Amino acid sequence: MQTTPWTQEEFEAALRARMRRYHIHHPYHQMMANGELNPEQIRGWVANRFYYQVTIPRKDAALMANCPDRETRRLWIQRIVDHDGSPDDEGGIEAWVRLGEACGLKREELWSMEHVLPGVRFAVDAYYHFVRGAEWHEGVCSSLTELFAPTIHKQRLVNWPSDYPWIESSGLDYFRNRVKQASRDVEHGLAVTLDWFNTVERQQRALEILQLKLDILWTMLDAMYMAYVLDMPPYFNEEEIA
Ligand code: AHQ
Repeated sequence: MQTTPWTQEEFEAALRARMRRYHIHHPYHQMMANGELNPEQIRGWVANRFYYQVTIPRKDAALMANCPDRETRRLWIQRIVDHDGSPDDEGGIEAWVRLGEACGLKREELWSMEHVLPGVRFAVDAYYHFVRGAEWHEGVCSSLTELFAPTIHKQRLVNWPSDYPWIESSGLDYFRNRVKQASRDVEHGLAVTLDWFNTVERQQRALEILQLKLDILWTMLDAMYMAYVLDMPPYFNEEEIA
């Protein structure tokens, strides 16, 4: 039981210890990393994660709206540009559409959100609404699962070309770009978090917030596992019900 505030090093170590619960360890990602997903399971993941990707800049804009600190906004706005793009950069959302096309999904199919599972939608919406209603430091803290994100993007860049040779290499541009963007983002997010969460109550709250986001990421994959691995999407047994 924590009785005195952790030093910044101790606090960072406590945050990083949550790596054990990161969704890289979810069975869906373990199957992905072992090359065990079939094309339909890859397409399901790409189409469902698209809803997360298009929600991220809205989440970041909601955080900006809650943040009176100009210095923070000057840095945070880059996250929106990274996803929405700019006149000379297509942005991450467009790169994700190209990932989808490389996996055999149509652009319109992704944007229709027709494949988004209820569980994925609820988890992603929970993230957006949490940040929209949170004090901005708490919103910043919720992005810190990206402490662990470079590892998972690098894992895909290493494994997919040999495990999923049917996916055109240019489709992996999103992961290539995200490795450096995530590292840059998390450096800022961590500095803000280590600085602000400096009492026992705040540090415990930070771990609670990180756990919420870990739950969000894990739950998205639970919904995909039911639907695409166990072949039990919502209402799969509807016909048998009298
Ligand atoms: O592609 C991802 C991304 O743009 C973001 C933004 C960030 C946030 O603000 O919460 N988190 C995040 C993540 C992305 N990719 C996930 C993945 O597994 O590909 C990891 C995820 C994260 O760790 O939060």
